[in-house]
Amino acid sequence: MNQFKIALIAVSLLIFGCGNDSSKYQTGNMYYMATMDDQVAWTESPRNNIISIEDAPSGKMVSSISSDSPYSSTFFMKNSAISAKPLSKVVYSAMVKVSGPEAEPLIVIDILDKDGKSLEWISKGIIDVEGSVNKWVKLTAELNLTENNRNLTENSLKIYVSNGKNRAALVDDIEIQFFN
Ligand SMILES: [Ca+2]
Repeated sequence: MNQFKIALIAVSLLIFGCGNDSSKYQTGNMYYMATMDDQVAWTESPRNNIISIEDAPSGKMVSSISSDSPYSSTFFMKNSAISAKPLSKVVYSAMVKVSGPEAEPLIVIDILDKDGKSLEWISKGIIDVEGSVNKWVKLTAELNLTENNRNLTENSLKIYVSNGKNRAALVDDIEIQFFN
């Protein structure tokens, strides 16, 4: 009987866990996520700056970016491909960890015109870099896309994390949610 109860609890936890996971991936709802693990699993030649570590926020793969290889995986889509309706806002975030205060991970959104020319480049870094050394922190930003013609259907958006410093920064779980 006890074993039966334990089995029931285990099954309930399993169902609960799966429910949580699937609700995180709002497919078809203008939601995108890069876990770095997917890129290793689905790409024959994953980016050379994707490495395996013990304490990754998801799975075991993260991006390690520094001056030699300063960009994380990059979201790049045309506005009209993201949604047929005008976009009003984007909320985007990434988990980042610096190995020293000299690192400077920036979460970046780049708005490009139909010819690929950059119209606006907006970045946000860690406020307290010294206090964040060797800790995973979430860099979150949002942008109103109704201003400055950002949401023209012919424009494209790039979202990524960069670090131009010699000191490495780790990046995982880039999440992007668009709103109409
Ligand atoms: Ca990961």
